[in-house]
Amino acid sequence: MFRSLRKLQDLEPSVADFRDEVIEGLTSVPKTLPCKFFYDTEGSILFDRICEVPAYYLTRTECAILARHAPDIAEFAGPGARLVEFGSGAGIKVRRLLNALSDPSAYVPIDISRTHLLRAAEALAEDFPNLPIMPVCADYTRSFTIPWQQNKKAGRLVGFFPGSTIGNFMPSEMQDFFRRSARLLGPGSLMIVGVDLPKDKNILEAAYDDREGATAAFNLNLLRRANRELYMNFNVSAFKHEAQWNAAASRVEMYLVSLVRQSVKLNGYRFDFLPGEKIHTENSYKYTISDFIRLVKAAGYEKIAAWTDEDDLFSVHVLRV
Ligand code: AVI
Repeated sequence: MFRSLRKLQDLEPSVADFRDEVIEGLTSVPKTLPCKFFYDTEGSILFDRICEVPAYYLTRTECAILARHAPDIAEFAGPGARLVEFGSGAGIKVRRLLNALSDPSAYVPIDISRTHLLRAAEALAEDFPNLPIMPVCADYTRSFTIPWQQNKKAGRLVGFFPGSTIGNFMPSEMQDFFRRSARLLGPGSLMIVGVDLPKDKNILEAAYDDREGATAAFNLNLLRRANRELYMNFNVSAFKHEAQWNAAASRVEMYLVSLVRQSVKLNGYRFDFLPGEKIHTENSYKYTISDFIRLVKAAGYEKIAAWTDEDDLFSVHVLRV
């Protein structure tokens, strides 16, 4: 139907992966659940809602930085750039880059949520009918390859990892991601990364516990997903969302807190919760520019440029392999 949309490379994690990680997380002390499982179709829609709430400053601030510096990025990238986006989601931010780049020759959106990825790729194919779009459904914390096709226009490879999603990795996992992406993209390629900056506790906690309840719904959807896909019996209304700034670790921590004593089952397992007991569901690390550069240098990248907004809320970096 869409001439420019290529066949999906489907490496979506299986339900068995989800089950194994839920068992591992709920038998750990303290209990955890991995944040990458937030993003099923419902979770991806809820995340798009978070991006619109006033307290969640990250999206609009990053978009403004990208809009201001799109011409600089286009100059660094050169003609015929091939753009590879990690965690492409709704594919909003990339439009700005694609419009600014000089004759981009391919776009590879990578996302863990297949339905969301395909919807976004179709919408993009409609608006960019001459741009080959090669969607990959994958967990980008694992290794994979991109099946490039012959393309005479092919220019520099440019990775794009917006939204401060790197903050959802532990610092050592973040470095692993950069090492793997450097291998995937190859020497001379660029990486454009959005990184949220440390700031006042009240601003951070409001961003991760908005008045509209968007983040609470997003966090609780993890339990709903486990009920839907693994036939678990979480009583979702017996848990509440919590977000806390941990200044010593420079990260916002998200939890689901059990309101009562309760038990939940999965296959032969039973997970018991005391009142007040927490499941740790996400970390969102905030890096100063110098700390971030130090970590990515050790992972094989060099700094080309870094920009922030006037209020120093967020940063966008251009790195080179
Ligand atoms: C995707 N990621 C960068 C978001 C963040 O800010 O850490 C996920 C999120 N969690 C709660 N709100 C948004």
